[in-house]
Amino acid sequence: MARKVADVMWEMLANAGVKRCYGIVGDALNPVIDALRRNGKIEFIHVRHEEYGVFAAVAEAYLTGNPVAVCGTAGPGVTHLFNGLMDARKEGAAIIAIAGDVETRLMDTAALEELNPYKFFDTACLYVGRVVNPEQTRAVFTTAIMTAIVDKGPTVISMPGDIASANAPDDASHEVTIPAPPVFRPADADIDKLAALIEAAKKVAIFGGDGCRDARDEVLQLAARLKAPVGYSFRGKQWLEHDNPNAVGMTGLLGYGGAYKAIHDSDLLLLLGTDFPFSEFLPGHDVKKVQIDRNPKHIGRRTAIDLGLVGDIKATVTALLGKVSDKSESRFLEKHVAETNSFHELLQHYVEKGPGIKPIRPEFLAATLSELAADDALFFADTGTACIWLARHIKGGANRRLFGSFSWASMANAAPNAFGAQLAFPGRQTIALCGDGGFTMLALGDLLTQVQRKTPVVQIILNNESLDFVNIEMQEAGVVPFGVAFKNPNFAKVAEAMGAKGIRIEEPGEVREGLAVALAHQGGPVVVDVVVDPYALSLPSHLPFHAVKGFTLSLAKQVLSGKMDSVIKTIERNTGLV
Ligand SMILES: Cc1ncc(C[n+]2csc(CCOP(=O)(O)OP(=O)(O)O)c2C)c(N)n1
Ligand SMILES: [Mg+2]
Repeated sequence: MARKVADVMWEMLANAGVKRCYGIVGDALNPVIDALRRNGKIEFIHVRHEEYGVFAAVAEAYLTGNPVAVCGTAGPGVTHLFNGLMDARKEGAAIIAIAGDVETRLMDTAALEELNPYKFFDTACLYVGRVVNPEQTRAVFTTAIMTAIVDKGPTVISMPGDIASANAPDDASHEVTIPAPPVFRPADADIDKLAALIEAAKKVAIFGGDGCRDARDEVLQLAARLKAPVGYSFRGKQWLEHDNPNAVGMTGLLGYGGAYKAIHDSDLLLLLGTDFPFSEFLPGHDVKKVQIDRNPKHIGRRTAIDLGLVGDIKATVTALLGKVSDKSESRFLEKHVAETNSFHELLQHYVEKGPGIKPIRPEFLAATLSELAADDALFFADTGTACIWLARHIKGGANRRLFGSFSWASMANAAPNAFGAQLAFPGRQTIALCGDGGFTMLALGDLLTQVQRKTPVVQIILNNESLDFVNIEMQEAGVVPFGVAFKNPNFAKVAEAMGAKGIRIEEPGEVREGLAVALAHQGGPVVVDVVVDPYALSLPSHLPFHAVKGFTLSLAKQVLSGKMDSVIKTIERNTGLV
């Protein structure tokens, strides 16, 4: 039988390192999926919602560095991919989406399920190729694969059913060559300018992001030599915090430790591989700022900078290390490390008191989880308060990973992220800290996928019957919380009815045992339904004035609108924070 266009596509994807394709079959995709079955090298993961499949793929691609395929079919199935592809774009995950398309004879006729892929994917994807002629095979597939891998983001192959099942050109090649990551660093003249700024500065601070992923050793070496405190974004935390005597925590709304003060108190701040979006938490003109990033679009867009260098952090810092001398004055570093240590003590308040507080404090839950989980566990957090507890109470480590929708900030990412990670790293603990809003938004339906595949994912639901993060946001903005409360079933019973293991925890005294049982569970998914305190507030280490004003105003408005009860609970349940 002559090779079809879809056969060539899967063979090229397999040669590029794709091991799985997540999605839902049907319509235009039928000949594509038939070719996947014939090919046999790529596992098809049938999910119940396409978006769940993309979040799973994003975690797999981010954590393994391999490209991952997803698919959805003509129109509605394709639109379900979108939010996940935005996430892939923001988190830098190599995803190749196979989008079923209407037959070529129907294009531009408003046919059933027709969607213009160029218009639709424009915002999310780095490349969209619509295959309307088999002769495009090599060019479109190669571009989609190379762009996704090298530029680390999503690309789309829009595939009409008639083209998928058409004969491929006789000379169509399967081969794909994938270059090893290139070494990319600024010119020597720029490195000299940076070295001169460092030589002239007395107090240097470092703030790092995900761009430090491959450069931990170099950044720590630089920090040790410059006696520089090291703060980090959420995405930088896992690379720069653990086993680092210069670590001073995070700044921003989730901030803790001495990071905010250290970067404001420095006279030179090195922003390394970070596109940290909260400009109000970065210093102004009194601090000189240097930014280094491989993506030129990141340079100078969050804050005004004095020097911008384009290059990888590893290569740039390696070149820099040979050009700077050691600093001997360590008081600046010691001050901010001491501040970080005292903030950690404050953070322990609800952890230590946790066993005696009902409803359960999320700080106590997260800290106990961190203590019980394996040294190489993979943690995922839903956007919501789960991120706060992950940032503050889950300890990283050389082999632990922390991941979420940190840059796109979509709800409902954690359970699918953990599912994708479990498929990529079978046997490793994959733990999702889910919001109850997030879990019921997307994860519940695909719990069936985990059950069917017997995938041992640990899902821990923060059952607060609230969109709590938004509840806090609204109070910060000075308004009365509205539209944030809802009712939940007993998720443990729901999970059991679906064939998963369900554990319900209402008593603080049951937290340790319940988590231990969940982490030890083999052979399928677990849902741990933890009834937590919906009034648990987390305040950043630096509270901007507008937030203080907002809280005061919101509490006053709540009193005036007859919600005295919730005001008292908010104050009463958070006295340990003040
Ligand atoms: C898809 C999506 N919808 C809405 C939002 C806005 N949002 C951010 S956090 C949040 C609340 C999350 O609630 P839940 O999952 O219950 O977590 P909690 O904060 O209560 O722990 C909302 C609505 C979002 N980020 N993504
Ligand atoms: Mg909630």
